[in-house]
Amino acid sequence: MERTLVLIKPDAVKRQLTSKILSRFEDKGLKIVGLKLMQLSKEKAMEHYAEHKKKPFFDNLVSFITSGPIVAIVLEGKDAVTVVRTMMGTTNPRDAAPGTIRGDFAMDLGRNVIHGSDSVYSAEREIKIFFEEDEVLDYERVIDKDIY
Ligand code: RTP
Ligand code: MG
Repeated sequence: MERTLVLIKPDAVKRQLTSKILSRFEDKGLKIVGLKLMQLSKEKAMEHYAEHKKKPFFDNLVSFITSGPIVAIVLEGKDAVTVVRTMMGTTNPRDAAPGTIRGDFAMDLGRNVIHGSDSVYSAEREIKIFFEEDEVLDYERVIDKDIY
């Protein structure tokens, strides 16, 4: 099974969208194997977004993602990385299709409510930034047989 890292960003936590966003993933059939509310340090934010270090929006991105609590989630399922990216919608929420999380809940590129790993490689790297090994739990859902 594939795993991916999702962050519910500070804008969405403050707007009390956490349960709505989590519900979408649970309803889809993805399994929550890691979950926590946390305040990200500047250092961890810079590590998480290292690929954007040289971009002009990097400083704003780091200050936004550290501006309040986030919810970090590890989701597990077949093709979890791609499934989550599809459910999130495009980076600019004004272009994002209705029915996607960004399409339904956001209007601004810098306040696009959610992060999802963009590859299996990124997911493995990012999960380690946010979760200790013993914070990602393996368990069996009652409904597994009804999904796959
Ligand atoms: P994320 O990493 O947050 O899941 O978003 P993403 O993959 O869809 O987009 P990415 O290219 O990784 O960009 C990371 C975040 O930076 C902000 N951004 N600002 N031109 C700009 O001002 C600009 N481009 C990107 C967005 O908030 C994006 O989520
Ligand atoms: Mg990205």
